[in-house]
Amino acid sequence: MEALVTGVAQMGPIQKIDSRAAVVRRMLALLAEAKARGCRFVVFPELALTTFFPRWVYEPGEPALDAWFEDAMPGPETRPLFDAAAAAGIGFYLGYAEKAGNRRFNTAILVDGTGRIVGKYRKVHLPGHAEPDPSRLGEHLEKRYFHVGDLGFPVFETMGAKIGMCICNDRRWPETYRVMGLQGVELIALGYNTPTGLGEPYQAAAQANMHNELSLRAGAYQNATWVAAAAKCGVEGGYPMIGQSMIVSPLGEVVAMAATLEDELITARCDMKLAAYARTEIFNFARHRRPEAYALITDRVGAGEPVVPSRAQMGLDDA
Ligand code: CDT
Repeated sequence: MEALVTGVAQMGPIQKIDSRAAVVRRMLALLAEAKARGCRFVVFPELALTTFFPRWVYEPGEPALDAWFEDAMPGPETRPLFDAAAAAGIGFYLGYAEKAGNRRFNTAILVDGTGRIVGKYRKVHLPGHAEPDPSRLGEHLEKRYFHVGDLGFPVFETMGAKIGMCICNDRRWPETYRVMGLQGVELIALGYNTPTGLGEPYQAAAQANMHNELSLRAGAYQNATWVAAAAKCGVEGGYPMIGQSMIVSPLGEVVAMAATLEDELITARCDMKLAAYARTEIFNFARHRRPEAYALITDRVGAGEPVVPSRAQMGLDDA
């Protein structure tokens, strides 16, 4: 199967008081539309079942914090989503807060068209801070509430395609896409919550949509993969979050983009053959990549001193 009709189910805001059952009802409506529009795979946002709780300060282990995490997946509230998707033969990506024993992850799962969980990803690039700072206009405390993901960036063969996952901030890092690109990924699904107005420079807020599109298109193009990205957006808890959910082709073109900051389904027929030329020529990794020149990528975390070849190595006259 070379084409997977894919839906991106953008979701408008979820407020603190909204129950999981109410959120799942919204998801079921998006799923019904996806079925009517011929989708076989649907991407829901990051932490899709609740409001984006890392904007509030909790103490580790506090019951009010624990309440944002799922006890089971599927659990009683999410079971109807699994059942409806399986009845429709639709697979999906779902982001949620995962309890794994004593550890806590910002997680996404990949569910196939029979309702079976075939893959899991735990967010690697956790943005924000571990400690609150009242001088900021708003908090983003993912480093406080989540452990760093321990599953790498796996790619799963399911629904006739090689599908990988990442979550929100991961999309800004080229390593995310390349690690999946090196596994031959054909479609990367991701969800995001991208707030603005947390005290960042005005320019950063003004450019938030541009940076979203830039990251998604670059990742798709440079790895010859489809990218399907679903926002949770609109104003949550007084903070605006960007929308601009989109589906990007392996050639880097935006083929569908949300027009609202509300629940909205966008779709595209993701033909895996579209990347064939790119994979055999310009981004034929086996032919063109030079890992021996990339050692700093894994040797260093932060930027360090420049690594300068000797003048003799550079063949300069005075060596
Ligand atoms: N959810 C998430 O990862 N959001 C980040 C915003 C961080 S702002 C401190 C993002 O990269 O969109």
